[in-house]
Amino acid sequence: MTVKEYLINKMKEGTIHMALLDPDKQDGREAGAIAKKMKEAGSDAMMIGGSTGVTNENLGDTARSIKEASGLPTIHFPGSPNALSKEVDSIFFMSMVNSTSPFWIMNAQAGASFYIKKLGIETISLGYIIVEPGMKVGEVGKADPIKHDEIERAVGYALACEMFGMDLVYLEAGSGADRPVPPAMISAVKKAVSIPLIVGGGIRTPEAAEAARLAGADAIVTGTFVERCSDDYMLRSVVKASRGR
Ligand code: 1GP
Repeated sequence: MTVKEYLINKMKEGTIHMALLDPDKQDGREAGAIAKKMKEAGSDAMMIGGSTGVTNENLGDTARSIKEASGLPTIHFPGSPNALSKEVDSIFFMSMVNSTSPFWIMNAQAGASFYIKKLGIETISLGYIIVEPGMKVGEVGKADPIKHDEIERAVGYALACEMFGMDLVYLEAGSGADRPVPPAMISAVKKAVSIPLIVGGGIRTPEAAEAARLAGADAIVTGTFVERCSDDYMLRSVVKASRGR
């Protein structure tokens, strides 16, 4: 089974939780320990990525340790085309659709495509939509972030992703955002598109996770919270609120 099939099957059962680890923030051994904890807490997959400092080496080490320690599928969530590893099970082949720079919309992908093909990494296409505040990824990707009241604009981008034939669409408030994507925007996008909807950025409480799930998110991503939280009960609470089961 491909990672894409695994994710789609899981999302048919209900909202899934994906934990995001930045390979620049801890070594492989520590990443493995976190992944094991997340598996026990109920997470469905591990995403690996960051906006800066990701190398072929730290990406590969992180993926290998996560797989050994947890058995969870790994997905490279690339912050740039500069690092790739065949240790990762799959890659979100993503376009930042509301970037103002062609590099982040299609040129970075065109440059990386040969290497991804050569390494034989499974690609899962993803339309990446930056919502305010957008944080580091919005800045690096030169996004024109969607404001919280620009719901129609968010729907337009998401529908365009579906019409382009992308597998998934991701509403991203940015890692460490003080405000996650608003539930009204999630539910409007969910109503408009039939491809699965991922939501992330600034989700660090069970209440925020539950609000995203109830609004219609098919997958909820937490990164900063997973890296910083040492309270296993809280970790389980956020995963459970994300999945609703
Ligand atoms: C960032 O959506 C992810 O790309 C996760 O954000 O670090 O705020 O959880 P956080």
